Amino acid sequence: MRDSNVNFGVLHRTCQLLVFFCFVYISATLVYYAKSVNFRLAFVQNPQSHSKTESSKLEAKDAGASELIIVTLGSNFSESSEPGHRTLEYCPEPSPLLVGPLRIEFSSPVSLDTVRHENTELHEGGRYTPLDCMALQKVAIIIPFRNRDEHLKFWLYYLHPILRRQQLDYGVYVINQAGNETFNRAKLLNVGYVEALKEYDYNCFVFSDVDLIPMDDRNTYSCFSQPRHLSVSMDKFGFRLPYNQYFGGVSSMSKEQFLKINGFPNNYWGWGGEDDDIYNRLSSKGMSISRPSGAIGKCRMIRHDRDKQNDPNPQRFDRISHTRDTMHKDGINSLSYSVVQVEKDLLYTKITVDVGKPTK
Ligand code: UDH
Ligand code: MN
Repeated sequence: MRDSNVNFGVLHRTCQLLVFFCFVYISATLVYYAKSVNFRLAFVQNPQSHSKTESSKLEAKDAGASELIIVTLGSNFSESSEPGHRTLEYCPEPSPLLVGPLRIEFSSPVSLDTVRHENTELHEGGRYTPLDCMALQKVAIIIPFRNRDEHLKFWLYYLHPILRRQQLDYGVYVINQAGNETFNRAKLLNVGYVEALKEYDYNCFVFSDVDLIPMDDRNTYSCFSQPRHLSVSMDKFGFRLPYNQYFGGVSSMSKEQFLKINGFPNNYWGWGGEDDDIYNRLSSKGMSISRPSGAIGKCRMIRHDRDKQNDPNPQRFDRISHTRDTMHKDGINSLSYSVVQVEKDLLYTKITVDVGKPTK
């Protein structure tokens, strides 16, 4: 009889302890949940709050090369003192949404409507901003363009989901050369820089050919402590760099880096040389090129013939040899063009521009 009393007492106390722990656990869970709901509501009520309070120093790791990047932004970051006015946390680096290697192929054409339906998170003009964290960089993606609609569809189809997974605050600008004069890739890129900045306070610029698609989403389309070359192993070059100084295809530069070299040359008409001129500008200003690894930097170019009005420029070798003398007067400070039309699609902003023609 005494034994069973003792056993009952122990059991009773154990049960009390168990009930107590359950209570503590449930209370803690409820408090945590209430906090997170409050936090989300605060952001929904102030969706632009993050643009008003930005970090003066934005640091993020270069996933490929483990270098530290610092991009200087506008005002100082501070936790807002207004009640109920919370700021979002920065997006983690690297983005947890990345999946790594991607299958990229161009055998069946895609329709723009399909691409629009698959990218309903976008805002008009090809704009996207992550909702549950504050993007580390504001990236304008500039595409030099004329008469490559089939390529643009593939680019939009593949790139939008990749860029969203990279958690960038970005906009896509297709700079379309009006008329039938000789093509001028670098001048169109300069125009893209100026026009994008008229719309938003971008601090990073990615310059991408319309026919190049990354094969790994860890190849982040953002800016680094040095100008970045992103298309480092292209299928058309046997997945390797054609030469060490190669800066063609896809590259990125912060606003500061771009302005340091006076932007890009305006007088390379026709195919070739402008990318080497840009390389010369960078190295003459003491900058070096940052790149992802060959594996992460793999990309495919959609096969195509040479375009009309984009024959190899015979002047390119002579011009490249004089970059250091000409770069201060030819660039963003001497850019002149006129906007013919601005078209806002869900997937992109297309700006048609008259960039003139070569002076004989
Ligand atoms: N681009 C256009 N339209 C043009 C010319 C160029 O949109 O008429 C743009 C486009 O973004 C393109 C970029 O400029 O991706 C670079 O031009 P490109 O793709 O013609 O350059 P690439 O280095 O060399 O690919 C072209 C040589 C083609 C030789 C084909 C031999 N099989
Ligand atoms: Mn090409």
